[in-house]
Amino acid sequence: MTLDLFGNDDARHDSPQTDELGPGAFVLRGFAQPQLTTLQADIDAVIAQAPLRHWLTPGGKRMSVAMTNCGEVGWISDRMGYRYGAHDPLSRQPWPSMPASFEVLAQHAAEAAGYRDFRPDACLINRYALDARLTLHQDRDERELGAPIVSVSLGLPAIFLWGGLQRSDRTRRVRLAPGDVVVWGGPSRLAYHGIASVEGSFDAQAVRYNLTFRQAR
Ligand code: MD3
Ligand code: FE
Repeated sequence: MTLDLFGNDDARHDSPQTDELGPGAFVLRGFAQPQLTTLQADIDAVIAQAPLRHWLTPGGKRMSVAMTNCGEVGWISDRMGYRYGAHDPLSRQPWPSMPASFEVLAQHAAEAAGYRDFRPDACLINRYALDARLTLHQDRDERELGAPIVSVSLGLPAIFLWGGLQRSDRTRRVRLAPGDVVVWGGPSRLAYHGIASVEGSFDAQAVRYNLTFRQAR
């Protein structure tokens, strides 16, 4: 383990497993590898309580990515817009609580990237089938834009698009493999990003999952 869990800048920047995408934005390669089995079991338990669903965009289009949430608040989209809410609109129940495995991993990853005291109150769970895409967008529905976002990839690899602060900035393609963790904050917090494609495999049933941890309110 060459990742920096203790605030040593040199360890962070010198690690061959850490890829700096931009100022304040890092890919921690394989950071979540040892936890993948536990994380997947906890994802399955959340989904059993709050099923994955395809939200409608405010424009009325069905999103190709299936989503659900855990934590105090969850990300919701419908004809009325994007927002965070404390209840699952399907069940009218509070979102399932955030599993301890999620919270510990998100905090450790934020710290390894140099962000102390990350306390996520929302975890968005995204499931990508082979034909799912996430078009270039900014994450700006969160109240606390000073906090970073932490994302964890599981299942099939995907090609992540990393742009700049303007939609028209050129994008870089970054392959995200299972266990890779992306942490971005500071000057990169409002960078445009998306998922261009998911890589197929011999297993026709296989999917990609992504966990995104935010301090939403
Ligand atoms: C860099 N999810 O849920 S996570 C999203 O893989 C989302 O499911 C993607 O974008 C996914 O909003 C990408 C990695 C990521 C997310 C947000 C970023 C990287 C980011 C925001 C700014 C810069
Ligand atoms: Fe996003």
